[in-house]
Amino acid sequence: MTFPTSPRGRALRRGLAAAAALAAVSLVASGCALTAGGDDASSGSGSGGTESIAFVPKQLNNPYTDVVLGGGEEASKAIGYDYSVVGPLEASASSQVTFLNTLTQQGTNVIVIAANDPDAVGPALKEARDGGAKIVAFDSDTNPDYRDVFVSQVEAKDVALIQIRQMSEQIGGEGDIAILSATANATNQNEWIKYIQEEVDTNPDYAGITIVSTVYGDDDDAKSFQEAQGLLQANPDLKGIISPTTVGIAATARYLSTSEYKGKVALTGLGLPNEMREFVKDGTVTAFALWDPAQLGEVAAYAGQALVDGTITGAKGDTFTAGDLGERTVGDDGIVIVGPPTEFDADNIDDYDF
Ligand code: RAM
Repeated sequence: MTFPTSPRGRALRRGLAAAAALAAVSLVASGCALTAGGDDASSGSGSGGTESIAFVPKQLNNPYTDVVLGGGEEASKAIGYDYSVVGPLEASASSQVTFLNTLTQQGTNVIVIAANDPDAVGPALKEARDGGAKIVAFDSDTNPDYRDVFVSQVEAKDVALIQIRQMSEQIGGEGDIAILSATANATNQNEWIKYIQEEVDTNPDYAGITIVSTVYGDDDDAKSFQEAQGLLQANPDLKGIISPTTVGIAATARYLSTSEYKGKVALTGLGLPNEMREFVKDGTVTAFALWDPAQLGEVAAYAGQALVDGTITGAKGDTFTAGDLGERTVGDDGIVIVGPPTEFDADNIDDYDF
C-alpha cells in the first residue's frame, strides 16, 4: 500500500528541503562553535519576535533532524517567534541536560525536544516548566509527566506494521531477521521495536519470521556501518535487516551495496529518499518508508504557539491550526499525530526531494 502525495505537497517538500539545507549550514557553523567555545552548540535566526522557541534534537549533524528543523524554522518565522537550535553532538542519555538548563536560564518560552532518554531529561524539563516554559516533545517522547504534548510522526504501531510487512514481502515470509536501531534508550525506536516483535510473536502471517538480534548504531554513521557488517558476520543465514532509523538504514545500505549480500539480504526501515535513492536504483533496497520530516517540525512549532497562547493545554480533544497543514487534535496521552507515512520504491522515489 502506498499513500499518495499531492503535487502541492511535493512542492512544499521541495521548499522545505531548501530551508533544511540552510538550517544544515547553520548547524555546521554551530558545530564549529562547539569545538571552539566549550559546552554550548547553538544556531538560530532571531526574527525580532517577543516569544522564543528552541529546538533540542537528539543530536546535531543528523540529516533527518536537519529536515525536521527546516520545517520548524519556517513555522517559527511564520508565527513570529525567535527560533534557535541547541543540542549535543551525540545522542547519549543525559547529553541534553546542560542545554535545557541554559534555555531555562534564558527564559525560553517553548522548548521542543526529541528525548535521548525519557527520564534523564525530566528534572531539567520540570525546572523549565516551573519557570513558565511550555514543553513540546517531538520524534522521541519524554516521560509524559515532563511535557505538555508529544508531536509524533505517525501512530507508533503503524510504523511497526509497515516495516514488518515490507520485510515479510521481501523475504517471502520466512527466515531470520535482525534490527539495527539508533540508541538503546530512544523512546521512539524502542516503541517501534516492541510492536515489530509483538507482530512477529502474534500475527500468523509472520509465523515464519524470527528476530535473532537487535543492535544499536547510535545514529552514528560509522558505528551503524560496523554493526551491519557484524550482523552479517554473526548471522550468515540472515535474510533481512530492519533499520527504523535514517542513519542506520543509509549506513546498512552502503555496507550491503558493495558486499556479497547485495540483493540477497533484504533491507527495509525508515529512510530519507534523498539518501536512499542510489541504493534503490542499484538494487540494494526494494522498499522502505518515512513520513515528511519537515511537517514534524512545523506541527511542533504551531503546537508550542498554541500552548503559549493558551489555545490548548495538551488535554485530549484540544485543537489548534498548524498553518497550511490545517487543524490538529490532541489525542490520548497528549499525543498529536503528524502522519501519514509514505512507502518508497523504484516507482515513486524520484517524486520526493528530502
Ligand atoms: C533517525 C532518528 C529519528 C527517527 C528517524 C526515522 O534519524 O533516530 O529519531 O525518527 O531516524
